[in-house]
Order: sequence, then C-alpha cells, then structure tokens
Amino acid sequence: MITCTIDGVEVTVPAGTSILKASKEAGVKIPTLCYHPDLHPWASCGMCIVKNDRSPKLMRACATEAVEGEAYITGDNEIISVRKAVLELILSEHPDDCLTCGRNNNCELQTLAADFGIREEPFDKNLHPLPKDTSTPSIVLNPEKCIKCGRCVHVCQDLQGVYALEFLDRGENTRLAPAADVQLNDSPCIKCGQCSAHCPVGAIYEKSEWEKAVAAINNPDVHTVVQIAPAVRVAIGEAFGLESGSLMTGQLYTALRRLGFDKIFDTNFAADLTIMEEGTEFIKRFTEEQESLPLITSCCPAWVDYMEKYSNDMIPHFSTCKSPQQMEGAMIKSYYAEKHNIDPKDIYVVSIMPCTAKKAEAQNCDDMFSTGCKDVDVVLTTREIARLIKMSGIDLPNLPESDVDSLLGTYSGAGTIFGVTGGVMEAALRTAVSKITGETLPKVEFEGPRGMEGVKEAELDVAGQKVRIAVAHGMANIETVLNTVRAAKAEGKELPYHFIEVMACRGGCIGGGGQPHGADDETRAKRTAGIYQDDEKSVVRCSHENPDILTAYKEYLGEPSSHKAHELLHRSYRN
Ligand code: HC0
Ligand code: SF4
Repeated sequence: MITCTIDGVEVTVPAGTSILKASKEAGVKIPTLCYHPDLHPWASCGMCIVKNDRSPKLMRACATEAVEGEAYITGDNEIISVRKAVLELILSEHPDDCLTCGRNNNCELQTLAADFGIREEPFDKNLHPLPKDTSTPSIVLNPEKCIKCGRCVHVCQDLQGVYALEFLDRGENTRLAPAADVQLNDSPCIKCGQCSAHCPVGAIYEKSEWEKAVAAINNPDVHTVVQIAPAVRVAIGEAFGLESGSLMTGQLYTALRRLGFDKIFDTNFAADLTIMEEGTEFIKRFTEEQESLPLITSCCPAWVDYMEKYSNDMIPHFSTCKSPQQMEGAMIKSYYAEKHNIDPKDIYVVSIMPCTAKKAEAQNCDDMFSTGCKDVDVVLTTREIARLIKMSGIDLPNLPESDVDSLLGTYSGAGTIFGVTGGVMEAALRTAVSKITGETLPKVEFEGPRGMEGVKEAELDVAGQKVRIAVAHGMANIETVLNTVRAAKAEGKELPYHFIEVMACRGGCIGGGGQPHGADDETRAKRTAGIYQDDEKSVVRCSHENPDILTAYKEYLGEPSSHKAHELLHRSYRN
C-alpha cells in the first residue's frame, strides 16, 4: 500500500494505483474523456492532467501511478485553463447540433463544456464533413462527431477482440472508420454495440427504429405484440434517474400497455423454452453423442456472428436453438396466432432488447422467418424504448405495476437469469441436472457459472458423472476457451468441457450495447443483483416447472425437440 495526498486529503491505496483512482478514493473527481474504467488507459485526451506540489510538470492522472508520500494538485488555475483549452480545441472540430443529437443531455463532452463554463468558442470552427455509415442494421457511425478519444477502438479490440474499428489518416485529418475503410457491415463488426455504449458523444449510436413500432401501434389493422428481454428490466430505470438494478418489470408492462401494444409478453418465457430445447439437446449429446460435445450456447447474436466469421470449426458444437427473442417471435406468430385466430401476417412483433446485435439477428437468415414472415418485426434497444416512453409522457418510475399477458409471458427464475453472465448455463443446469437425476433439486443455485471473471470453469458431479462447464463473457475472452477445446480434440485428449456458455458483452446482457450509457463494473454489479433478486422472488425457479411452458408443449409443440419444435425453434448456421 502507499499513502499520498490528493488536494490535501490523505489516501492509502494499493501500490500501482493510478492518481485518477486514488483521487476517486479521496473523494476528488478529476474530469476525463478518453478514460473508461473498463479499459486500460491510453492517455490521449489530456483532460485528467494533474501535478504534484514539487514540480510544474503536468501528468496524466489516468496513466500515472500515485507515489508514496507525494502530494497531488488536481485543479489549480493553470490546470483548469489547460483543460478548458483542450475542450475548446475539441469543440472547434465538433458540430454544434447538440439539440438534435441523440446524446443531447447525456453527452460527456456537453457536460464538460457546461462544467467548465464554456460560453464561446475561441478557435475557428474546423469541421470535417464525413458521411455517416448506416450499413449495419444495428449501429450507425457518424465520424463527423467523433472526438478521437479512442474508446470505441479500444473497446472493440480489447474487450471484444474484434478489431472492426480504427483511426485512419493523420494529424487533423485523423478519422474514425471501419478497419480497411470498408462499410461497417462489410467489416469484422459483430454488431455488439459496445462501441456505442462506450462512446462519450454522439459518434456511434443504435440504429433508431422506434417510428416503425409507433406506426404499427397506430395501424388499426395490425395486432401489435411486444416482448421484453431479461436484462432490460434492471437497467431501464437508469434512464429515469433510478438506481441501477431497480427491478421495473411490472412498471414496464404498464408502460407498454399505455403505449398501445395489444399484447405484452416476456422474452423470459422463451428463455424457459430455450432451456427445454437446449437442455434436451445437452442431455442427448451428453448421453448419446459425446462426439458433438462440448455443446455451445447460441442465444447471443453477436457471439453467433463472431463464431460464423472466425470460429466456424465450432459450428458442429453449437446448439441449434434459436435465441429466446426469436423463439418468442416464432411462438407468437404460430401458437398464439392460431389460438386467437389471427393471421401471422397481421401480427407485428416488437422486441425490447438490451442489445444492438438483436436488430441484425431478427433478419439474419431464412430461419428467422419461420411462419413465412419475420418472427420479430422490429427490435428496440433499452435506450430507444426509454426515449419512446419519455416522449409519450409516461412517468415510468411512478406507474403502477401490472401483470404480463398469459400464454407467452409467465416466466421462471431460470428464465430471468439469462440476462447475466452464467445465467443461461445455470438455468440449463437447473433443468438438465434435475432431468438426469430424476430428482427435484434441493437447491437451485449453482455458484460455478456466477461472477465477473472473464472465463469461469466448474466441474459438477451429476448422478456419478462429471460435467465440466465453462462460461465466457466479453468477446475477447472466448478464444482461450475454444483453443483449449481445439487442443484437446487435436491431441485426442479428454474434453476439457461438456457445455460452454458465451455472451459477447461483459457481464452478459445486463452489459449489452443497447443499455443506458455510463455502465461500468459497479453498474453491472447492481444490474446483476437486480436479476438475481428477480430470480429469488420467483415462485417457480426452474424452466421445466413453468406451467405455461408445460401447457405450450402439451397444447402445441409436443415434446422438446419434436418436429414442430425444430421447425419453429431451431436454426442452422452459415459455414
Ligand atoms: Fe439477452 Fe437473451 S439473455 S441474449 O442477453 O439467451 O439481448 O436480456 O433477450 O434472445 O432471453 C439480450 C438479454 C435476451 C435472447 C434471452 C438469450
Ligand atoms: Fe466493434 Fe462491436 Fe462496435 Fe462492431 S459493434 S465496431 S464489433 S464494438
């Protein structure tokens, strides 16, 4: 440990702690722009400059370690005027269309400009008009608004291991672009949206589609059905000033009803359905088809995109299950449509997702049109639905709670934990272990898949047999897991894992690229706690005990993995 002082406040921190982090401990907030707690600092913007009391030399607090006995000054007149000049230079290259920018009121540059009292721009405006890249179904790049902080590039490379973005050209012509200067949709991008979640300004954002949902709601000939994903309920409150992790399920159902949707369903129901299908798939592979192990989860569309692009040797190991989003859509346009005698072509399914890749998934391949039309018509991120709720004058935090509609809405605790890393695995284990042993689980919680480590491994004893699992989150963490599998296969060794869960985003979907801005590990921990709270308060904790799931099989699907289930709920992959 070392002890130093920050603006006169003594603080003791572990050796190696940056001045920025030590300042936080001391209750001193140093302004930053390029820094993000998810990423290693690269000290490019210069906002966090500080000095010590012995030298006029300015240091970058994000990338400089605090030293024993030093006294740091974080905001004298000189420091403030340098920071102000940094901001003014950035503003000279930034369009002044804040009022119509998607990040208005939620922009880190705008906030800093306000905090530093910038009332005029002393430098000549030096804009660099650049075209928007709207080529993907998921996110939009507006390089004109880029402040070259580099967060998106580092997120894409370091957290996601994708390398889809880079800075091209030099000096004042430096610009953000997809790698090799192609359109983003032709780049390695997996549409995870982490770049948009980490962008401090309006340079990268979700492709907004709320108008399509509103048009469907306002069309009397269209029957609108909405589903909400597990992770949305614990994050949307943030957009309304509530604490991260606030569980808003009941209020959200009410808000969606007030927006005018005809039916309110829940993706968590389909998460339970996924477990029925994927659990059955796992048991079959584990007991009869060991050569197709490990089974790898397929519900994260950014991961599927990554796998199809970079790891297609793993296709035989992939679960053939569609994601819950797509299962829910398929069930709405088949089972629900038939039961209510509605032509699936007259149904419009809107998904509320924490994820931008879900927008691409909904139109990914023919399998996503299982009833002859799109299973899911439009996907709105948490950020988009929050805006729609606000513009409709709905006061989400003060709404009464209401219930989900019946048939495809009721969910178990296992369904809701899909929203966190390890949740799909834990939900699958709850059902698979129960089915293999033929016993009701005395305790449904499995600790092995839980937690924020990038790769988690565990071994379980199930009816005398070892089941080895791995859970990876944050796309850059998956290669080590896959390489372990590849090495064991090449050397004819025992498989390191029987079942692998992968989620592209850190923390799982609670950390999705479509969630409210500003998330870090603290936020993710609170959202995760909200999800586990939802599980704990559920009366039914296992997917195979969800009464509406049992009814759906009895009335419509037959058995898990039946012909009908395969037609509606399973998919193929691009090789
Ligand atoms: Fe997820 Fe999902 S858990 S991917 O993170 O499996 O987006 O929340 O909706 O589909 O259920 C996202 C979240 C989902 C799906 C579910 C899965
Ligand atoms: Fe990279 Fe994901 Fe952004 Fe694509 S969406 S550029 S993969 S961070």
